[in-house]
Amino acid sequence: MKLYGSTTSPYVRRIRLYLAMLADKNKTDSLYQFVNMDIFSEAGRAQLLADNPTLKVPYLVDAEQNIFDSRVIFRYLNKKHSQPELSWREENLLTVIDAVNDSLVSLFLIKRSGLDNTQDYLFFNLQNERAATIISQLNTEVLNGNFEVWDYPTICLFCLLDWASLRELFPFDEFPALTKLMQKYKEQENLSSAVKETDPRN
Ligand SMILES: N[C@@H](CCC(=O)N[C@@H](CS)C(=O)NCC(=O)O)C(=O)O
Repeated sequence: MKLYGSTTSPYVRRIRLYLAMLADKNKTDSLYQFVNMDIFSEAGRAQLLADNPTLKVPYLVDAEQNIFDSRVIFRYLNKKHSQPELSWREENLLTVIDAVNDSLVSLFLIKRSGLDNTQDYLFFNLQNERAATIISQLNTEVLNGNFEVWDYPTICLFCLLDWASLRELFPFDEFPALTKLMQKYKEQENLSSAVKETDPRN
């Protein structure tokens, strides 16, 4: 099984951490081969164009099967490894995490395009409003004792937070519960090798 992606993408990292969790459960070292791509390089674009019309990472190739999108990859892996389905509450949490992640990716790409994403434009305002609303809601969820277990929604939140703090996309100082949660999982011994191996700063 080959996972195509970049080392910086939070969507790719969530699948790598989930695969590490599944490998642990299966008492094996690794379940996949990671194909590290630079999606903005000429070679990366050519590879994306050949494999995946969404032109996004991650995608997974398992024998003849090509699967696009982290959410669908997660479902595919879950089925393959006979894991329980997510509850509707967990599905909603994922939708919320994906919504803020997508908005922050857009804001990041706008910044990389040399534009000031804090300017008063409808598209920028909508992304900033969604990011602020959801981050605050997630902070409340954490204060209420959610995300205490290292499962797929927690992995997705962790990857979002670590990436957004690396890219300085949000004033996390204002949300200490989120920063504390991220730190807790970085320091958790049983996770440390997978968390370090997939650190977007590598
Ligand atoms: N819904 C997709 C989102 C994936 C995504 O946005 N990936 C980003 C990297 S973090 C990407 O490939 N962006 C390229 C682009 O937007 O052109 C998923 O869950 O896999």
